[in-house]
Amino acid sequence: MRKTVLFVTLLLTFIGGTAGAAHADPRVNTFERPARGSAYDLSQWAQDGWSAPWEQGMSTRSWIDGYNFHHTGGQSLRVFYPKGKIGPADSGAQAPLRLTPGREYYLSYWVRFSGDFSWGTTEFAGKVGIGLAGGKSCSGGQVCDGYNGFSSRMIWRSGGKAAIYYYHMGHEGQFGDFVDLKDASGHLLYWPRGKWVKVVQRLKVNTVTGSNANPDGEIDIWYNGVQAATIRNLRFVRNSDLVDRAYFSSFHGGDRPTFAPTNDSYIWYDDLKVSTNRAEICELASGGCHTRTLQAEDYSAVNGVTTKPSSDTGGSRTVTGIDSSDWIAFQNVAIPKAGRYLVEYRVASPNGNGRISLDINEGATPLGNVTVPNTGGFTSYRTISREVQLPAGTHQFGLYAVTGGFDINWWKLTQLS
Ligand SMILES: [Ca+2]
Ligand SMILES: [Ca+2]
Repeated sequence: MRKTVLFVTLLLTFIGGTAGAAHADPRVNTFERPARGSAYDLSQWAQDGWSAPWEQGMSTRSWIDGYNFHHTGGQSLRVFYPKGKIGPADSGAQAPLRLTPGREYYLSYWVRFSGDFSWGTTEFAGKVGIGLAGGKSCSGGQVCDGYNGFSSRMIWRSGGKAAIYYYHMGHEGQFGDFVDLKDASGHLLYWPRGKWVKVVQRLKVNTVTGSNANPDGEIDIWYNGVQAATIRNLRFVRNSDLVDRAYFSSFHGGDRPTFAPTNDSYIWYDDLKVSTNRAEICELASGGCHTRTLQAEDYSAVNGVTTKPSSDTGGSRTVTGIDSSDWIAFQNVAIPKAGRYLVEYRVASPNGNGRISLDINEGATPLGNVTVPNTGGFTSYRTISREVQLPAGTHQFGLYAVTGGFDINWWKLTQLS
């Protein structure tokens, strides 16, 4: 099952630095907070609780997309892979995002390749999204001796073939080993163009006895919730290094221009999550992450509003005539598991100062406010969102207009952890 990378000398950057002060895990990034249309540089990452000692391409080739594609909410992170360019200095983006060191980590994200994404010119390989690494993050053609860390990242190969590419002690050739992803029937898996796919990686660092690396390190990959690679008996370290970074590392190449894309290409990322606890990665739960869309006009109780045909896509009617202090309520909304949720509101407004307050059980549990921006008018809809902590149970939700002057087509709850 294990193969050596012979077909390509993947261009890698040494991941130096030490793991500094880290934030508590689990952590989620929905890319909903930053202003849309802006670069997502390290100061923006830090505002969302993710820190890194350096980056490549984040300040120049990343963009908060609030216009085209998103998995949740109204925004995602778009990374640019320019035509004719290879390597992380000129293609894609990199940043080693610090984690609280842990022996075992789960990392999850959603990824969407552009509809005409180019896999390369005459040679085809590149890195996708976020991996896991630790210590000095052995990579870039290094020998991993047990004292210089390890790394494990996703790649694409010819035709968009999906694989996991990893550096451990005793990798077979000069470069890391890779394993192609396969579905339950043993068929090769390919990164799709123009479609969201969810990826989860689990990495467990081997135990160490004295300075002997016991062969009990493990990597697992799930593709759209189905196990797609199982790698066992790995030795990563002889020292006390643990998983200490979520390594954002994505670019074309390969060390030759033949790996460059033949047209400008993009990858969108959304709902990045890390946890040491599998139960907090709802992407791996049976049925995935709980989500429910509620049409605003399907309220169970109401004060002061009316409805009209919707000019938006999705949802035949919209709630309108919302003045300050008006509200709509929804009975019997089941939340199967306590946790962090994203609440989305599909709104239209010619005013910039609308304000929606969400609560459970007639205000017994307030869930905070969100501002409704000027979306360009009552026929121009936009999704706004807020993260909330919800208790399990069947609740009555209330949407209260602290300040009115907007229409709402639907609202939605999506489990994040
Ligand atoms: Ca999002
Ligand atoms: Ca509706």
